[in-house]
Amino acid sequence: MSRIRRFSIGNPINTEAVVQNLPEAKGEFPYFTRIQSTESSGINLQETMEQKDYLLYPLEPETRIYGLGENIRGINKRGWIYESNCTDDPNHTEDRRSLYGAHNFFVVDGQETFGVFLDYPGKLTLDMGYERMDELRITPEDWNLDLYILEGDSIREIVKAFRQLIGRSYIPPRWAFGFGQSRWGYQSAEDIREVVKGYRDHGIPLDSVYLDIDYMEDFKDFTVNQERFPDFRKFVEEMKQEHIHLVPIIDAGVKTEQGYDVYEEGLEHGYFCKDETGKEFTGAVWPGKVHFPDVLNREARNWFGRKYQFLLEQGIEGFWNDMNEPAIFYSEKNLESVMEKIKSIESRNLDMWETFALKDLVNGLANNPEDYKSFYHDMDGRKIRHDKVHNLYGFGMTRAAGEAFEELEPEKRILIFSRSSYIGMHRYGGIWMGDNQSWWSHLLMNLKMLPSLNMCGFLYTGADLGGFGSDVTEDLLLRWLALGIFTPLMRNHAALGTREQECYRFTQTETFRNLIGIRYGLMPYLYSEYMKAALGNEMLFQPLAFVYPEDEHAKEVEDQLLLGESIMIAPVYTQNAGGRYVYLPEPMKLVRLKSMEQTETEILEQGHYYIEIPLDEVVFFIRPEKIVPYTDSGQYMDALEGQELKFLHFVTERAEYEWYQDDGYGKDYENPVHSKKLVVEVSAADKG
Ligand code: MIG
Repeated sequence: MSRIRRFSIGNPINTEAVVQNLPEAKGEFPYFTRIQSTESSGINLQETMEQKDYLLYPLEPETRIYGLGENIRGINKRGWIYESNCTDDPNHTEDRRSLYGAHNFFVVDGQETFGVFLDYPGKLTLDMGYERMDELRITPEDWNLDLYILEGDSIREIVKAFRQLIGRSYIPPRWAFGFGQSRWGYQSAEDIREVVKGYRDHGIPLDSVYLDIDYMEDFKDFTVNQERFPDFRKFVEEMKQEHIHLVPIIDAGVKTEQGYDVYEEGLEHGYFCKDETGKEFTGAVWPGKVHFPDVLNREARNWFGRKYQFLLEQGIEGFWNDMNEPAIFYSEKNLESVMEKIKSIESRNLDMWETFALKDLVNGLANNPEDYKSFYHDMDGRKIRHDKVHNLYGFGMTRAAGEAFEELEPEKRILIFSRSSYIGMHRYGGIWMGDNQSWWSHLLMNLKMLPSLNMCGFLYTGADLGGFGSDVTEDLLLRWLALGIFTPLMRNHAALGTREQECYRFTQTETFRNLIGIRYGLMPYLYSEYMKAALGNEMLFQPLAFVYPEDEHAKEVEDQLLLGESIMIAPVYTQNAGGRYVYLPEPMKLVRLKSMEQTETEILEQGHYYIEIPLDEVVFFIRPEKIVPYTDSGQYMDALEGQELKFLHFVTERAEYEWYQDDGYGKDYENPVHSKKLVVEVSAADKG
């Protein structure tokens, strides 16, 4: 049994994160105490006394905290301070407090176990034992929020109740489970053809190629550069013949340029965010000066969403939404004032402090908090300052697309995923984990983020495999792909200027072929588990702690995950390692794959093991009485069609598996024809 109570504090903004309208709970909220504190703020000399109330929950030494979606650090989030404040920050190091998303849901698991969701779209500080190791403190910028308290018999049940509260997760078309190649810097149709050829020539499976900002004309949304993509529609078709989907990027900022239809229309109808005087707010991103569509306004959102039609009409079936925190390189107003200040010191002999101040001044141009306080949204006729709803922008942009797709392509699933997000956006699209680096630590971070994101409804997700920034090495890419074959979004993406990272550029092409081939072979299981998780409000990736709550060892495991009902994964994430330690909370069957056609298995008892995992092998574990349906591999998703279904399993007598299968495009998800019961029976002779 589970129950959810909503406590309304002040005058909350309706974020539309939830889909259930719960009546306001009566009385005081449980677990937390509101502490009134007067603190001195800042470390500067002009300290101001500030009233900063917070919600306090005392932490026992054994209490664990799970959740918070896209964030740095552990699966157990305890021992750090996080801020929900969507930020374009490519340094995902341990000392950060925010990434691109704001996912204010977590579960406290100690002597009491309960879930907490803070539906609050402004900046929120979540101190999980930082200020004091024995205190959890929640501090919003102002006291207008909905506090949800969730209770249930297990963590899993609490999460499920939460997922029901926020509504069904986004379901992409099935081709979007295929492998995708991306790179910032593919300039032309020729560049894309070369990538596809590279993959096909080496027999490495591939389903999509991503178009980064270079496909546009001067970085203008919903345009295609004519010189570099002479006949785009034809090119999209040509790629389809090769079973390749092109996935263009869309940025949040709309270039201000006379004659550019998106700009002109937005201006004419007043669809852009405005400053306090009512004039369009001007920031700068890739195209130079831009306006930001007011995606929190229904009409403007509708308008912006319909712009995607320009690309849908040319055969495009998938998109990624970028820079929607929104990232601002500088604002027109702030740049002016910074320039003034620089001019005023132009011929001065700067001392050290002045030099630092100058640097700060210039660095402070990007994503400046003051800029976020200087423009407004029109939400149902209410004028709301951006910083109060900052964390909703990426949600609004992706919702714009998602709502438009429902109208423009009612029968067909369209791929969409976003960089910035808020809970609620998970109904409209997926997310990728943003600008990571080609670091081994980021491979592990990729793994840790998966269950936290699943808790918050984000199922269609993945990291830039191989790492976005910095130069990758062949072994890092191989190891990262060995995790990536299990994540719904499986995309290799790299930044401009970094080492070329397409799989065929390295020496062990056969290993890449086999490894990615395993992804395709396991598709019957992976797709099925995704669909069941989405339709049943379950997590796809679970920490061991959720599945074996009585097992003290399992609770500590931060580098293995359960994937769906049948398997546990434990990828290698250290360089030069020939294997790794793995903990088995129960007997499991080890499956070792060199390719889908070369498998070895071994039954292991519960316990700790050192498992050898060479660079050219994938290892996973099947739970007792569980089944993994698979097929032979293929070069692309369409090639899997009609292949014979086979089984990997750890069945001693008889077990069943619910296999979900559909055409990968339609939306009649709930239709029972998609579910088949598979049975594996082992005869006494087989057991031999
Ligand atoms: O400021 O479009 O996260 O995936 O390649 C960089 C260029 C803008 C950030 C995205 C990244 C993308 C890049 N974009």
